Formats: sequence, C-alpha cells, structure tokens
Amino acid sequence: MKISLIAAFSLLLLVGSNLAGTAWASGSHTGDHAHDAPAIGKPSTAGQANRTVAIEMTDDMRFSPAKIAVQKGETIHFTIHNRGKLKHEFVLGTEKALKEHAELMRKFPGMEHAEDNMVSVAPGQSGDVIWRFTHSGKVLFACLQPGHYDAGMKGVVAVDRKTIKPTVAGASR
Ligand SMILES: [Cu+2]
Repeated sequence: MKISLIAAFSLLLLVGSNLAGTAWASGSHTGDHAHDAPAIGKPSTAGQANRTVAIEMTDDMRFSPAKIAVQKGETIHFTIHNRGKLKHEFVLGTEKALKEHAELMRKFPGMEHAEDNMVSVAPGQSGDVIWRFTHSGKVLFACLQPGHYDAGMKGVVAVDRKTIKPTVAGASR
C-alpha cells in the first residue's frame, strides 16, 4: 500500500505531532506548493537532462559518490543503483526537510514514497530521479529508510553560482 507524504502529514496531525506544518522539499504533481517550498530545484524529464550521474547505494549506509558538483540551471538525470541487500532510497531536500522526514520514517517505517524528488530502490534494482537545480548553494540527499540517515547515509549536491550555458538538451526553461 502506498501512503503519500500528504497522507502521512495528515496522520501526523492526527497524532498531534508538531512536525507537521513544514513544507517538504518538493512537491507533488499539483505544482501549487511552490510558494513555501525550499528552493532545491524542480523535477524535470530525461529529455531535458544535461548529463547523467550514476550513484550507488550500499548496505554500509553510503552513497557513492556522496558529493556531486553541478552548475546552476543544470538538469541531472540521477541513476540510482542499490548494490545492497536492503532497501535504500535517494531523497533530495534541504537538511531540515530530510531530518524531519527521517523522523517521520522512524514513526511510520512502512511509509512508501512517490514524489518527484525521491526514489525507493529494491535490492539489486535501479531507479531514476531527474532534477533541475535552479538555485546555487547546497542541496542534500539522503536515504530515509529507518536508521539509515542517522548511520550517515547522506550526501550533497553543490550547486555552483555559475549558470550552465544553454545547450540543445538543456535549453528549455
Ligand atoms: Cu539506506
């Protein structure tokens, strides 16, 4: 069964947690959330990707690479490979959003994800996240399976202030 983050939020409200009320890093298909979402970028499509970055996830709770440098405006097609025997996931967000989300996952460990800024990957499988980095600064990523974030399963995308030159592939806005 899939429980959306929205549903999880409602659940949180029901149980009276004060975690609710924080905007998630990225949102849903509706696109009407942008005003209070942190500026980590926005979903894109494979056709818009400037390049592909492969990331491996392992049971020693690490992403490899854990540091990625991109330029402002760049669209990255992340291909996420789970090399372990455990389920892992790749979630882009601000540190605040990821920490709060990790806490939520501790409370609701069975929660499934279906958002544009994240992908859950079964052992031996691969997944994709295609993301355009619209603001310079740091965007973090983490695995939010219970305990994995605290074990250090996180990384960072450093978004350079320099804006990428438009290419045929990346020209669209
Ligand atoms: Cu993990």
